[in-house]
Amino acid sequence: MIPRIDDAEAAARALARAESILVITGAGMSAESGIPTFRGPDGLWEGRSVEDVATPEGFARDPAGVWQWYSDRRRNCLQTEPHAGHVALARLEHGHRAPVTIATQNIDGLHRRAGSGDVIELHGSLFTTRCSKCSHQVPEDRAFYSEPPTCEYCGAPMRPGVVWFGEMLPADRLLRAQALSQECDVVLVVGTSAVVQPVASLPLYARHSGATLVEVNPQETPLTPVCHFAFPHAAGEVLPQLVDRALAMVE
Ligand code: BJW
Ligand code: ZN
Repeated sequence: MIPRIDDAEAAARALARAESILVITGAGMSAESGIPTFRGPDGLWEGRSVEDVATPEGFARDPAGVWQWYSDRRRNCLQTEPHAGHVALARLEHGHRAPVTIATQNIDGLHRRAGSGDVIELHGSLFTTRCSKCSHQVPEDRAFYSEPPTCEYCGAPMRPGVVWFGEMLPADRLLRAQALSQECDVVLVVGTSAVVQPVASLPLYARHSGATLVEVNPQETPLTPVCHFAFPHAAGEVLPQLVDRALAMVE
């Protein structure tokens, strides 16, 4: 299938008519807020081994180094603001009669800061901290430490509350996103390279269940050929216009 490129009128009509909308976002969603993506030139992983920082083994080898990397990203995130694309998605949720849920791979908290209420953080959050050994968790932690703090219950190093490679996604959140992908009418996929599982499969489940897929990404991804609509531009450029058009058609 060849997606219809830049057909904002038809994509907006699909959004306006939908009874349920799922938005799936990745690092590109936050790029215009100044948060680097992972893959590609200038990405966070350029010249850095993923295994060193984004696996439980990497943390076990060098807890202080990995902690410092996340601490720097947490500081950087708190200095950024949501952009017009994040705000547009919040407007879609609050202005549409249908439920709009964001299933995000991002750990930066920008969707909630932009006003979105129904956000599923599939890869965790930079602002939660949990024990690397027991189940102790500190919610909404905005402090900075140069070394990982130790767990007050078991003394093990605390770690960022994010999902690393080889780890399961939080089951309740993944199950909800999977169910929504099979029930929704439209999936809007924004700013993800669509290579990391299991999130990369969610749009495919939706497609299989008859949903319309709309992709917003300046680069082609493995998902592009199965999308109905593709907007090969930046999220902050496309989403405000698409949402304005869709909300103007909502009855
Ligand atoms: C713009 C833009 C603009 C730029 N506007 N767009 C073999 C086959 C299949 C699966 C596996 C396999 N071997 C292992 C696996 C499983 C593995 C996996 O998928 N690996 C693949 C890479 C092969 N997955 C896992 O391990 C997951 N767990 C799991 O599956 O458990 C069961 C299991 C375990 C073990 C074996 C098998 C099963 C867990 C995945 C956790 C991912 N964690 C990370 C780090 C989180 C913490 C942190 O932030 O540090 O999550 S990895 C990293 O990638 C991060 C992201 O959320 C994730 C996805 O990246 P994303 O968001 O797509 O970003 P980019 O940079 O890739 O793309 C950005 C896009 O934006 C680009 O397309 C740009 O063009 C675009 N863009 N500017 C719009 N302005
Ligand atoms: Zn503990």
